[in-house]
Amino acid sequence: MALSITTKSTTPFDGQKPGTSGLRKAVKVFQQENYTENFVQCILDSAQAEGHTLVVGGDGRFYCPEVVDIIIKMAAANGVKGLIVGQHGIFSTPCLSGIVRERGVCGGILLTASHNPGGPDADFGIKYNCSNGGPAPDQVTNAMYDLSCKITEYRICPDIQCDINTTGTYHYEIEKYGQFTVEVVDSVDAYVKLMKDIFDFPAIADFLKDFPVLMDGLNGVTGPYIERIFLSEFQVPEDNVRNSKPLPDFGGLHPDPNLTYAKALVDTVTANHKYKLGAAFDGDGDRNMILGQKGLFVTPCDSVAIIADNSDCIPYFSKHGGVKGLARSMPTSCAIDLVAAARKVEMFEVPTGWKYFGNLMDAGRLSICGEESFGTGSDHIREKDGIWAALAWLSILAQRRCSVEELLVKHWSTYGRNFFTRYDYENCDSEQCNQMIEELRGQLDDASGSLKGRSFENGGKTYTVAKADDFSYIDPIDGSVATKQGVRLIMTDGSRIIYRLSGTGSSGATVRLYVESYEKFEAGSEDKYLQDCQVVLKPLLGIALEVAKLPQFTGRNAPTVIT
Ligand code: VG1
Ligand code: CO
Repeated sequence: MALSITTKSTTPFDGQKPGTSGLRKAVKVFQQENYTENFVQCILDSAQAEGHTLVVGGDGRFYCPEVVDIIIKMAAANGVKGLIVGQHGIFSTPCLSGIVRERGVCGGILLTASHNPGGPDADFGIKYNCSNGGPAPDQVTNAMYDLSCKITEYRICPDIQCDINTTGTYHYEIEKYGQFTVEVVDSVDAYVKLMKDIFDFPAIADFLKDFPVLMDGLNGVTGPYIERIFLSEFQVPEDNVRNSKPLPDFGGLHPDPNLTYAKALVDTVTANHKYKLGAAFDGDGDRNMILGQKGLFVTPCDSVAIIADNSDCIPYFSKHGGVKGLARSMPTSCAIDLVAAARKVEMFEVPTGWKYFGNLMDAGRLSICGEESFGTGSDHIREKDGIWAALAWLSILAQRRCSVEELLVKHWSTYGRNFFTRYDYENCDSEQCNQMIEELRGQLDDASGSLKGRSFENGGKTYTVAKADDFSYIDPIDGSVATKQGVRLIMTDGSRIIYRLSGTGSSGATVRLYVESYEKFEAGSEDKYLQDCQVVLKPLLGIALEVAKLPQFTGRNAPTVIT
């Protein structure tokens, strides 16, 4: 007998507006009656999913299984033809992007709040990816939001039971629509196959025999992926992988791979000189942090530049006719721009958020890109990819036969170094932060109180503002425009100060301050490249705090996180 569809009436919730990367809120918010259902209905409607197939899965955080169940029931009731669901409801973000592309389906629904903590008192998130495997662009998320403001009912098939813990294909007969299929698949198989197509696995396995690494899953979704790739495929010793069991609350860890939240990894690699490379990944597997021996930190800005410069070590790029173009998000340092210029390929600067890279990749103009926020990736999928980045580094080191430090110093000796740091002030008062940004906007090039031409002195260094603007972007492919993407002060020597408010937080406001300065040292002074960023950037940071009156507006004397 066909399963019946129920139409339930509902009323809109405030603020179902996807941010930089999906809708992120406290679990308790998603648990409110109808809250999740409302948003899922808006996704299904704006994605025009009727008659199509969707991929569904998440990072395994608390509340994922319940939401997978809701999506199965609502997809059936909205005429979706079929779902591909990760076993246990799990897919890493890069894996889901890859499966959407491989299977040629209409899109995917990702359940993750990325690196935000998980558990009943922490965060949850829902994100929609389109048929290219990439995060929905602004037009689509705006449409979802508009629908969420006027929703009056949603449709659900309450009687569907599906065992998402067991792989297999489940068939249902749904009133009005007929056949509905749920295919539960192993969430690791497809990803490992993809990585094998991109990298030379035997060469990496061989290299790892005397190059011990430490891969840290931070109890997020990457655990089963790094176990399969490193333990089964590369056959490295067990102690080369850790925190590889995905836990609903990430074991209480903050699964954000940076120097603050992945400090335990930094400490281990610093103390134990055996490890020649350390890597950590975030909750949903799209971010990565790379460390060299003794805990040497590779900034994500340098990481993507180095991968781009050594892309000949990655078989995927030669198979696809070489690297076409490079890109970075606006606040990311300009290190990769120098590589693009040297290699004579196109270079793009886009707003913060991976969704802005997708069109360029689809048009065949972009191969490798990155964000300072520990995101690195290529056009093999349409999300950033943490494990891909670690494998890219290992491929390069395997071919160049050198250490992480040697590779870094060689790169800086060729190109110079873009010293870069980011200060985050989390959970500040929203009104105060908005006012701070508004005051900065009042000092841009076209404003009367313009900062242009003004000089600032701090710690014996003087910087003069050459340009002050609020970054806006016109997509070269579809002409769509994104405005107000961050206030930039560009100095006469190319140094930059950038202020932005985060679009991924679940409460309050997070101020992000990005500071960058370029240095090129004489041959023989290469040691200077290894100076501490914080020391080199101190004067510019001082100016950045002063110009924005940041301590006054935030009430903070120190940032929550420094990267
Ligand atoms: C942050 C980062 C941004 C990244 C986004 C999603 O956004 O700055 O570069 O794309 O997180 O990453 P915001 O708006 O908070 O600065 V993830 O790993 O959370 O999907
Ligand atoms: Co993430």
